[in-house]
Amino acid sequence: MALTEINFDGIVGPSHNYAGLSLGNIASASHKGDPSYPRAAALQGLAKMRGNLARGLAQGFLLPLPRPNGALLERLAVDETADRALLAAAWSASSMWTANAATVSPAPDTADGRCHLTPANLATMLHRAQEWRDTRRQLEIAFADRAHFAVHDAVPASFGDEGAANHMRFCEGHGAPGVEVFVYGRPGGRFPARQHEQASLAVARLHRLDPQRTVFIEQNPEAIEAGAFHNDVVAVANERVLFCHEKAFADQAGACDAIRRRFPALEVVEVPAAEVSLAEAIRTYLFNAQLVTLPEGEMALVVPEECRESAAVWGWCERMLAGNGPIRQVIPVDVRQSMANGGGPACLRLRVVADPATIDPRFLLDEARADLIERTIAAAWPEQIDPADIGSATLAQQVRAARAALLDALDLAELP
Ligand code: SUG
Repeated sequence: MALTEINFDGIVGPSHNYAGLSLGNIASASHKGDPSYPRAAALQGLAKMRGNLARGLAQGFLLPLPRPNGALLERLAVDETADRALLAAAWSASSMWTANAATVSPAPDTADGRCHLTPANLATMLHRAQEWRDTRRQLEIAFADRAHFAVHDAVPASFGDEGAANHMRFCEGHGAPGVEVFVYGRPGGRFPARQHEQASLAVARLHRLDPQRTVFIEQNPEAIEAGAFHNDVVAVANERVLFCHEKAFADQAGACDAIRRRFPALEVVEVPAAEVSLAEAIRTYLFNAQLVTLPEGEMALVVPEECRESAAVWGWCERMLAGNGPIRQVIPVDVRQSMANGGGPACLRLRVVADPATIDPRFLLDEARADLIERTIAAAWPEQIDPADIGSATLAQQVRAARAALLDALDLAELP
């Protein structure tokens, strides 16, 4: 069986908009009320997927969830007197950030030799807490083969769980047994700590991970305070490499030691605050990158375009490439529409290590499906959404029809 890393990107939904819903997410707050461009956003995401496909990487996708969510509007009795943020929550296209869809433990790490997936409850934010049941249903279809996959319920909402964005895996190669690292935050700061330690512990138990190959570390409160609302805003891992900011973890040296005790081959590529401040790292999303192993064997870092525009960040990247480190390429991509809501290249993808032959092929990207998706987006996604449009019956109809057209085109009309 050929275990491969497959990145499942979230297709940006037709209701993509900037409602400023995520406290502690600086991009979301600062773009609140801007017009959004759902068609351009979805095409940017698709171009990123095509780029990775062209590099020889396996690529999958997840479909946007149904919006506006009528059931949520009803449960909150949203009418014209209600806070517009409640209305906007039911319209959010936030399921595009599939790094928050679930936590995934590949088969070589689990006691029953199956790949386990737990949808994240995303309990901290109303607009995200509505995602997990529909996400679970989608995962159950994509990963329906029970001999190879186990899809769980989310952990109870008392313990916020934000999924793979707070999870890293170290291994000699994706198909080899890994050491899984869970990063949680402690509450009490200015911004919410969205990943609860108890949620991380529960996911590790649900996935039947070996405690000898599992590590729990605390995120640096200073990083959360600076806008790193998920660990993947300040750190990313691939195989034996941890690429992180100097201020990613509460006890940076202790965290690296703890990982190294379980995984002695660990190589840490750490960016000093003196070279790239926490604020600049968060503004450019240098760490919200896809750190991938190319078919030729070398590692590449797929970063947002914003990194190239920052003298400090790009200077650091150039010095890093000139050295002899494990990351041999830095590839900027334009995902600006998603970035303006705090979602970089890494937020847009969920990594699954599995044999592609065991996955429902309707969720796997090839050139033909990419063309089909592109044509549907170009024809059906709204070009622009202004904040005042949220709530409009005409737009609701257009958004629903656009999603239905995509589901139809991909033969996935059975999705909720
Ligand atoms: O949950 N933004 C998302 C961004 C998620 C990024 N994911 C990772 N770092 N893995 C969030 O904060 C903004 C929506 C708005 O304001 O309209 C939003 O939900």
